[in-house]
Amino acid sequence: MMKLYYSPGACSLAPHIVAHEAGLEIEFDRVDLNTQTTASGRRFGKINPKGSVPALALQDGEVLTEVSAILEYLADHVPDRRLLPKSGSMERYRVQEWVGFIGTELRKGFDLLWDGLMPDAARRLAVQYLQRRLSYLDSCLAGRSYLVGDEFTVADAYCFTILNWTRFHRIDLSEYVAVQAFMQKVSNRPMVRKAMEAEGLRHMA
Ligand SMILES: N[C@@H](CCC(=O)N[C@@H](CS)C(=O)NCC(=O)O)C(=O)O
Repeated sequence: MMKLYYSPGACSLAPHIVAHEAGLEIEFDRVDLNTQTTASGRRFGKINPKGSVPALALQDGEVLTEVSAILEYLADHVPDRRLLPKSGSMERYRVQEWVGFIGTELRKGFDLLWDGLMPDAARRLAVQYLQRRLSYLDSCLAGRSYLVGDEFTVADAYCFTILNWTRFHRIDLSEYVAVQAFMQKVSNRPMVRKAMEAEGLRHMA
């Protein structure tokens, strides 16, 4: 059985959601990122030398890392769930376009905020940077259910996961009406609730 190494609320929540949405039977192992040990008692550095979650251990012993690769791998495992559009279709490239934006623009924009030593002025700048991305996202989501077409894809799972961090950093989303509606819609999906509950984030769903 595949095993997903995760840390509650981290970017590993995206593949956790996708695994449930795909109906895949996989194991989960919680990683303590501070001590770099897993709940099963292993040194995480031996599994992923980068020391970051997510990591997906495959049945043949290979370990796949990087959110974008893991999302694609899981979705392609169960194509009839349509968590990724068909290979070669324009929609597929659109999903990849979003995964790239979320991973490099949105997700990276939070990096400095996690550092408790950040001076207030630097924090404000980092939030301003994120607000530009949020405005763009809001304009794209206006009048639509999901990022690409009418169906939930891996990009939505990733976007939801990263936007959920705004709660930890008390970033106000009230002016981003479409973003808020998107968050509400995604958090109401039963498989999203299941993943959040499993990570102890149920109160946030
Ligand atoms: N490039 C990696 C980054 C993964 C990443 O930064 N994960 C964070 C949690 S969201 C982490 O494990 N940080 C702890 C560390 O890197 O030591 C990916 O996209 O999967």
